[in-house]
Amino acid sequence: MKKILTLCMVFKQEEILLGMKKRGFGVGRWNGFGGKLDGNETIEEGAIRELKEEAGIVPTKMKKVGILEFSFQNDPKILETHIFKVYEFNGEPSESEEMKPQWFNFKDIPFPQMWSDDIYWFPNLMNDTLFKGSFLFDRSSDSEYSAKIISQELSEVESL
Ligand code: 6U4
Repeated sequence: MKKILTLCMVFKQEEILLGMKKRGFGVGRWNGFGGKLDGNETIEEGAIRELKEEAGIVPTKMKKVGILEFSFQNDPKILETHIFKVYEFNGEPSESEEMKPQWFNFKDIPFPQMWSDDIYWFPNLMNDTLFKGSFLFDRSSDSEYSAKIISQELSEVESL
């Protein structure tokens, strides 16, 4: 059973915008902004809508940089997550019910408080190299527990 998710990573000069997830899946972790698709919107439309809802900004220049499949032991669902890099946007980030946004300098990215896969694909995100991969976790991350990676695959690709 595959579910499509979006994840937007927003950049400004030497900084990246992350949000502290306030509820639901991955609560208590810093992450990009995104979620499930609504109705019959396209993946990019879903990414734009979620970024507006969760961080209050509207992307004006963005590109899909990666597709990762996340799955969990003893769980048939696969989260096919489409990752977008946002280079330009309108508005100022603001807190929502779901996320508390904060800018982080590239030197201070809080990997121990993020999903445990992020550290593996962040170099690709930073360098604009397209990537595909899959990560199998023991269970979901939350504020107390950092999901353990049971197996992983990651490769650079020419196109997505
Ligand atoms: P709602 O619909 O509000 O209940 P929720 O179940 O909280 O949503 P949602 O929609 O916020 O989940 O989607 C989860 C977000 O977490 C998506 O942007 C994708 C992202 N995500 C999921 N697994 C991840 C992982 N292993 N690493 C990562 N981001 C992940 O960096």
